[in-house]
Amino acid sequence: MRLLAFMASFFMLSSIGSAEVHVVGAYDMTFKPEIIQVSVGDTIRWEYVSGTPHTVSSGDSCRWDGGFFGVVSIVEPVYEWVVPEDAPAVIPYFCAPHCINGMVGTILVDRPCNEDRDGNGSVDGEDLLLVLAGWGDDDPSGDVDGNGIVDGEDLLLVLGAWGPCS
Ligand SMILES: [Cu+2]
Repeated sequence: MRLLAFMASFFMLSSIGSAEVHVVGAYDMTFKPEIIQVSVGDTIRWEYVSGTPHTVSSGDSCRWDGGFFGVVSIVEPVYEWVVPEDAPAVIPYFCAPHCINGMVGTILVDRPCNEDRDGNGSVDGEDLLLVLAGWGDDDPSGDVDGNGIVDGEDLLLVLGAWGPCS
């Protein structure tokens, strides 16, 4: 009986604790893969492969937004970051010295409340604005259903999920 209870709790724990590790290689002037799909609680592990030292800097348009920051080089080949609960749906990042050469990457975060694009805990006007700002474009911030275009379906998803994420 006690063994059964132990086994039951073991299986429950193992189904909850299914955090994954995603490896991204830092090559001369490229992150590979450039786009990764992750879940909250997953670890992203950047590994130095080649070239001069690289940074892993959170932010868009080669500008650090104050989020994660790490360096990978021959000396320190690994940087890891765990995706937090309040992560937005789309997290752009770049390598500071090589951003001008196009060394950028994108983290797409799968969350139960996927319509909450900015990750502030509720589906609201800001998320609606992200959809409207990306309208007709492939901007991942507004592409709620991830079909490659921001359109009426994304708008309906945001309106349909309006309110706090439970
Ligand atoms: Cu670099």
